This record gives sequence, structure tokens and C-alpha cells, in this order.
Amino acid sequence: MTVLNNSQSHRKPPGQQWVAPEKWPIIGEREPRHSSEPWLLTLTVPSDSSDKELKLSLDQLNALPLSSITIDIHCVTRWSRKDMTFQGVRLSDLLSLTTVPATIKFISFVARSTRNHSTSMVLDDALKLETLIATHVDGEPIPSDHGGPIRNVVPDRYFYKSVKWLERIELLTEDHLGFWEAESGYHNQADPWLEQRYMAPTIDKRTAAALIASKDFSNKDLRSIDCSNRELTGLNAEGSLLRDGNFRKAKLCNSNFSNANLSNAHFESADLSNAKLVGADLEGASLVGANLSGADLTGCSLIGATFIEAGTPGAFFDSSTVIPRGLLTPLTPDQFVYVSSKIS
Ligand SMILES: Nc1nc2c(c(=O)[nH]1)N[C@H]1C(S)=C(S)[C@@H](COP(=O)(O)O)O[C@H]1N2
Ligand SMILES: [Mo]
Repeated sequence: MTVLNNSQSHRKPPGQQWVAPEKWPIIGEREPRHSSEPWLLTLTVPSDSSDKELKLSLDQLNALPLSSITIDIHCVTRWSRKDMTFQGVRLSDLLSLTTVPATIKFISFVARSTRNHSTSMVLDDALKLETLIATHVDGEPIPSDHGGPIRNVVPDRYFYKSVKWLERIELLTEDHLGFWEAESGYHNQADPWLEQRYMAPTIDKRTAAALIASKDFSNKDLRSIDCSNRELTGLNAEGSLLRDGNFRKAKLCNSNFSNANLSNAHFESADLSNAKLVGADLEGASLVGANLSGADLTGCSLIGATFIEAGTPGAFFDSSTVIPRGLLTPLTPDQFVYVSSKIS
């Protein structure tokens, strides 16, 4: 067993918080696609004539030289988990089974899942980062909800670069964006040390200004929209896609964000009094210093959400804030302590 070294272990990338050691959240898909076929890992290598395919059973994969690496994992929704030891086959050892043509520049990892979930990388980056085709974590087979029997693990990239239920590895001459990268605007490099969470926003300033004036965002895809400092009392944002949206210091009293996707959105010092956030996705969102008097957070998802940060006033709650206790379990320890003390 080769033990690989990760020099970044134990450092916390900007904007991340450590989860409690016993907690490993499940993010995204929760199970592989059902199939009676045995698990084969297929490696496809394009060539001028016809594509080459190499198929490995789990036993054949495990017969290759094994490596392990101890890393911290960093989810784009702002939680990190310390000290996870993954074991498997280094991507470089797997690729040494074939000849990689010089025209190959990218690599795509594809899941056996209902949406053929995938992610891609520059091949050189994947190799330099010691990407592992992992079968074990902390000495045990990877649990199915965390991607077993095989997931790839890319150290020092947001965890969406590590595909669960890995079934196919494609070598590519041109890049092919993965699911989250294409669907949700996640950054294609995903370096947590550079906070590469999202690609540049797609809405231009003029469109944004017209939308802000209309106060109607309902059911629209407005990823990364900038509404900081805006007067948006009574905003209708029901069901809208507002990942990475910037609502810092915005006036949002009586707004409706029911079932909106607010993952990684910024609400620092926003006025959310009497806002409806029922069923909203607030994973990785920051509510530091936000006024939540009378706000309704029933059914929200709060993995990685922030309410307090050292040196700043935390979110404001009062007896009219609706936030069922059960929602607080996925919070990181500091956040849990703060919010519990405010709502008791
Ligand atoms: N097949 C598949 N792989 C996936 C995802 C997914 O939805 N489907 N989500 C990604 C994201 S965003 C993260 S943070 C990690 C989560 O892995 P975990 O559920 O084991 O914590 O898996 C990544 N790989
Ligand atoms: Mo993620």
C-alpha cells in the first residue's frame, strides 16, 4: 500500500466550517441507478479508428497496486470534514494499463445514476492532485449512499469533483461540462483555496435592474444575481433559482422565498422580517446579521448555513420567528449552539 501525502490536510479553506467529526452529510443523489448488471468500471479512450474500452471488475480493480490518502473534504455548500482516509487505485496507476494518446487533455467521471451524473477535469490536474479511484474509506468499503462500491476522490477540489457510484471514466480531447457545472453554474476548476464556487453570473446588469424593479423573481433562474442594498419589500421569489445570489443588506420584509433555491446565497445584514422561506434550500447560505423576526423557515434545508461569525452580530431571532428545532441538526457545532440559544 502506497501512502500518498496531502500537505493541505488540517487547513480550512476560506468560507468553510468544520462539521462535527461524527457527521458526514449526504449531498445530491442518494443512491445509484438500480441494475442487475455486475459493477464494471469502464475506461474509454478515443482513437482515430474506433474508441478503445477497457473494462475492470471490482476484483480486477482491487488487484491493482493500492494507495491511500488522508484528506479533508470540502463541499461547495461551506462544510468541510477533517481527516478522511480513502483507499483505492491512483488514477495514474489505472491509466498505466493503457496508452493515453497525446491529444487527450480532459477526463470525465460518469456515475451509474439516474441522471448519469458526471464531472470533468483537465487530465493533468486530475493526475497532479493524486486523484484516487476509491473503494474504501477509513478502512471500510465506501457506504452506498456515499458512492460505494466506487467513487473517484479528487483531493483539494470541492467535493462535487468526486463522483459517487463511478462506472465510467472517459478520456477526452475536449472538455465536457459535468452535471453541476452545466446545471448549477458550479465552477469548473473548483479550487477551494481560491473559493472557485461558481462561474461568472449569466444575467447582465440591465436585465437584473428590470427584474429588481418588477419585484417578481418567481420561478426564474437568477443564479448569482446582485441585489445587495436593494429595496425589495414584498419581493415574490417563490420557486426561483437564486444560488449564490447576493442579498447583503437588502430590504426583504414580507418577501416570499418559498421553495426557492438559495444555496450559498448571501443575506448578511438583510432585513428578512416576516419573510416566507418555507421549503427553501439554504444550504451554505449566510444569514449573519440578518433580521429573522417573524420569518418562517419551516422545511428549510440548512446544511452548511451560517448565522453567526466571530466578531460580527449574529442573525436576529425573536419569538415570532418560525424555525422547527429538527431543522438545526445538520448545522455545524458553533452554528447549532448559537441558533438553539436564540430560539429557546
Ligand atoms: N453521482 C453523484 N455524485 C456526486 C453528487 C451527485 O449528486 N451524484 N453530488 C456531488 C456533490 S455536490 C458532493 S458535495 C459530493 C457529496 O458526497 P457525499 O454525499 O458522500 O457527502 O458528491 C458529489 N458527487
Ligand atoms: Mo457539493
